[in-house]
Formats: sequence, C-alpha cells, structure tokens
Amino acid sequence: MKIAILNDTHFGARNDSSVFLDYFLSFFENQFFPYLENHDIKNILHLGDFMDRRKYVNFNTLSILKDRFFNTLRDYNFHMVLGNHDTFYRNTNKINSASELFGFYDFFNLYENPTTLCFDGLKIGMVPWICSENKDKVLDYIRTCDAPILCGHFELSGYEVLRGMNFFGGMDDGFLSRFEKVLSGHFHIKSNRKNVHYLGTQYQMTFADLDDIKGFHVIDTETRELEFIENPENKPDINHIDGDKKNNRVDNIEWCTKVENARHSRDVLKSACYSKGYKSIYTTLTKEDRDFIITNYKSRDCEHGARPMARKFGVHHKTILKVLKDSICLQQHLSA
Ligand SMILES: [Mn+2]
Repeated sequence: MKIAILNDTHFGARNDSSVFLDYFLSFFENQFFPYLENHDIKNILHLGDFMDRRKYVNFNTLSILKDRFFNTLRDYNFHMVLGNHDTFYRNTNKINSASELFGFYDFFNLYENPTTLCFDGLKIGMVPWICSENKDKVLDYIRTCDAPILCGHFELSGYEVLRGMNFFGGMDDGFLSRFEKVLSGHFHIKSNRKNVHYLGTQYQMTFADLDDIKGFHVIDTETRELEFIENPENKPDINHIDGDKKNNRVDNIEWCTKVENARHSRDVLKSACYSKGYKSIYTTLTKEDRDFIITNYKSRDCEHGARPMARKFGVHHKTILKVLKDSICLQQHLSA
C-alpha cells in the first residue's frame, strides 16, 4: 500500500495572496490528486503547517480552500500533525487552526497528541509540534514508541533552513536515532541527513525557493521506500495575459516560466508586450527588416553596423541593438 505525504502547505501564504493560493491549488488539482487517483492511493499524511497564518484566517482563502481542496479531499483519509504555524500560542498546541476550521470533517484526522497509526502492518508514529507544554510527553513517546517510521514537524539543529544555510538553535537529532526513518515538515527545502528527511514544500512560496526542486512524497508500506514525486512547475515569472504590465488584476496575471513568457510574447501578443523599447521594434520594422538586421549585423561596420543600418531603416541606432538583443533573448529562452 502507498501513502502520500504532504507538509507545509501554508494555505494563505504571502498575506493571503490569491495569486499564490491559485498556484498552490493548481498543484493539487493538476498533479497531486490525479497522481493519487492513478496510483490508487487513499491515505494522505500531512506533517504540519497546513495554514500559513497562526492567528487569523482570511475568509476568501478559507472559502476557496473548501471549494477547491476539501471537496476533493473528502474522498481520502487525511491524517495530520500540528506544525508551529498551526498553533495560536507558542507554549501550547491547544488552540490551533486545523481543529477550529476543519475538525468537523470526518475524513480530517488531526493528531494533537502522539499517536501510532498502522497501515497494512507498517506502524507510523505521528507526533505534533513540540512546545513547552507537551515536550515531556512527546519525548517520552519517541523514546518508547515501536514504530519504525516517525512523522513530525521537528526543529533540528544542523539542517538546511534555506538552501546552503544551516539552522542552529534547534534540538539535536540524537533523540530520533532509533527510527529507521524520520519524516519531517518545518524547513521548506528538501534535505536529508542520516535517518532524517526534511521533505520540503510542494511548491515555491518565496524567492528563497527559486529554482529549488519541489514536490511531494509517497511511502510504500511494504518496501518502506520513500519516493519523491517532483512538481515540474517551477514558475518564477509573472505573465500579464493581455500584455499590459500595469494591469495587475488577478485574472490578468499567471505564473509562468521564462520559456512560457517568451512564447506568450511571441505567439499570442506578437511580441508587443516586452516593454516600450521592444514594442517599437515590432511596429517600426517589418519581419524582413528585422531578419536582415539579425543576419547582417556586424559591430562598427561601415555598412552593417548599428548606425549605418539605423540610417538605412530610418530608426534610432538603439532600435537596431534592441532587435539584436530581443532575438538573442528569445532564442535563449526558447532553447532553455
Ligand atoms: Mn512551514
């Protein structure tokens, strides 16, 4: 049997940005749930930080989430432990958004106390965020629990918190050494040391995630292997659908890759959107003129340099350079 694992979904991130929420939900709609459907996976573990904000909920975020996430989630068994972002207070987990907002769903199993689950004979220990109130109880459970796999939201020293930057000031990982595998949320980049696996977020949330490989995990209860399913959508750029960079309405912007941005510019907008400078080269020069410039340009040449060609076509010499620059950019983007 296979079990899917999520962590640090941070719904409502970036100050309840609806653009980010749409990007997060598109991962679930286009990748995660179809994968589960295709692989006959019925159980999902969530290792904490379900919502982004610790103290409040934005009703628009909540409404969209119920509509686009929970309506599909109801077909699965969802098992969640608390992360630090789920709890209202820092010293106790008692008041938490997961229980307040979603506790009434029967498929939403929240483990506020350490609990051992069993899937097809494989025991998995689930422990919540460790705070001063539950610390003794959780550590006692970790010392005595007979599950080979432990899931939680640990803050451990010496693990990467940002790519290339280790975190110090957390707990030493020694208390986890008795497990075959420890799976954890909390740090948002995927990293692994000894038996501890920080799974990383499923999608990019900040510029710290730029070009970082994201995805979700699946564990096989028979082989106990942890499989990483990569999220192929690393979309660092914003595309303005109508080409107007000042039109920042939510329905006019979408996440895209540099390649998609260049393609949209070339195929949909006929390259009228890059900027004023780029716009002028497409309105003042024909395709033949531009091809001629690209093919024949020779720096400082008395016939085919920027200035003589500018005289030939009746444009500013910077326009000639823009034609060349644009052509190189487009080629680089399309071949990237
Ligand atoms: Mn987190």
